[in-house]
Amino acid sequence: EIRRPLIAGNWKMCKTGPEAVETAKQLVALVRDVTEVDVMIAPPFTALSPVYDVIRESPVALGAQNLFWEPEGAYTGEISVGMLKAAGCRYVIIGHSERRQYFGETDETVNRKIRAAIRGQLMPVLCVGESEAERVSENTFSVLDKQIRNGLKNISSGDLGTLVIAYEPIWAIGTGKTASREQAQEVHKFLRSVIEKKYGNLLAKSIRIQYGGSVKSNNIDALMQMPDVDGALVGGASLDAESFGRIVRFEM
Ligand code: G2H
Repeated sequence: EIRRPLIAGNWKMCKTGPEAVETAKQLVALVRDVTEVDVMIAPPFTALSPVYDVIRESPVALGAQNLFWEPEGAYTGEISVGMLKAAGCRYVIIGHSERRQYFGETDETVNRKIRAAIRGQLMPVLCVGESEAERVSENTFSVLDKQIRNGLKNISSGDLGTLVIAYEPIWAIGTGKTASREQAQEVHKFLRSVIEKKYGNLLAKSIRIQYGGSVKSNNIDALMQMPDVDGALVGGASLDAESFGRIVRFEM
């Protein structure tokens, strides 16, 4: 298989600097010898630099949970790509449903952020997902198609080599309701076909599509068995090093 799995922890608005450092230290000890899987953690901004000091020589890479697309200037409260890179980030999560829901992010702002990440050579993790109402009304595919097409507008396939897509059905986030592995596979396959139509077979085959939404150590194995599931974006279960370490060591 050409796609290297990516298991990522999204710590959301959890952990102070010292708390994050403690968890990161424990995680490094647990995954020190992992070679077949890419591992990433995305702590809050205030913990990025101290966590980087702990993980820099380990298999764990650093990610941010958001960015602003301008390089610098009068944008109170925002963080640029350059700042993230200087703090040690290699990845950035963009367009998480919580940001769309609570902070007014749209496909247009997501697109600007994706382009800024690519310009600055940060690897973007583009989050997409349908709500419960959209799934019930059988609009899942059209919603996702639109999120992908608008999120990636005006970006050429040559610039998408490092893009990761995270499929996170909103109804499964933090609810304990995971999509079944068949539901995940069906959507991942569809997302890959959207990429294929727009950018061709080569990118479609190599792009990594993660599943997110109540991933735990007891459902990761089943999800990873599906052919189009290339990893996981883990929230709640990534806060504890032991449980996240077990997820990183999934068995297929
Ligand atoms: C989805 C996920 C991580 P959780 O938001 O991005 O969180 O695993 O807690 O559902």
